Amino acid sequence: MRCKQCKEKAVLFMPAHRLALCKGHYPSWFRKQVQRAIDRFRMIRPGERVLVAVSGGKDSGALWHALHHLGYETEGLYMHLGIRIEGYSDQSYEAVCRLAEKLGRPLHVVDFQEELGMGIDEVRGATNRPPCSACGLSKRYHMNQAARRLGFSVIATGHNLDDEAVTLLNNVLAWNTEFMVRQAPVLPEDEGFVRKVKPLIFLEEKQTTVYALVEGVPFERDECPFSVGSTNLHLKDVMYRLEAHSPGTKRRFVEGFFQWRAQWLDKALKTKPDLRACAVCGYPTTAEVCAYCRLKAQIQRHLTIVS
Ligand code: Q46
Ligand code: ZN
Ligand code: ZN
Repeated sequence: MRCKQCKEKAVLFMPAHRLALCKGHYPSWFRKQVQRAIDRFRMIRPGERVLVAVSGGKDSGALWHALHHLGYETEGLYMHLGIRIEGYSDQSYEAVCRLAEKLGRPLHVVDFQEELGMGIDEVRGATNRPPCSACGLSKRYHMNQAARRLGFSVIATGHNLDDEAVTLLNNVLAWNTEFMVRQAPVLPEDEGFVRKVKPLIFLEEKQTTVYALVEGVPFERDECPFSVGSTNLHLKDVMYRLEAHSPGTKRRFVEGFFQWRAQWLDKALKTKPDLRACAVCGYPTTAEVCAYCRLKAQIQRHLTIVS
């Protein structure tokens, strides 16, 4: 396959776009898609500093690299989850440090071992809670709190089109409408919550991988050990087959949802629950004490019993 622009050997053919590009022309096309999503959904305001949540994986790495090269003033935020299985967290951290160095940008770190008193791989033993549920809750919490502490008004995450399509399919299969309301390219700022944006929303996983490889973005190739065998991986496979059969399916699915969602969002927002400040840490919550503080208290009780 040859590049559409210069006839050199293509690094990637994108059936949904009917487009093949070489390694010289691909990165600028990719960044243009990122910029397009930012403009279309008004994700970032002019001159706004952006905190990029980086996990050490290819998507968030590609995102930080692309935003930096698009001229945004970025800083990285890494959550050290303390997952020791196969040295996962340490290796991811190393990849993120190399990227921060390559870009010459500051990196902030939240250490779960320090914050929670244990790594995510120990949480089930202490609380009976599945690791991904404790992990997701704690990541959302610390992402918001770190952004506020560091004076950022926007956080960018590396969710790509595949993630979005799989999450949507999962939510549709369970008719989880509450989660669907919160699934959007932009989650606007709200009492105590910083705006969250997904500039890779219309880029496929394959496209972010090729970008990371072509641009020499350091990333950890191994997935989190807890993602193995998850429902999401099965759904990813289903999506992959649908896409192979009919290119553009993922995009139509997600794009159509966003359009539909925009129509009934007003209604959904009217029934928004009343938020108040957590009695322990001040985080916005519907209960007296937020879910993160309850998780932390459970871990503390466990640690007191075993010590
Ligand atoms: S939630 Fe679960 Fe991920 Fe946390 S424990 Fe790993 S797989 S990292 S997105
Ligand atoms: Zn070319
Ligand atoms: Zn709290």
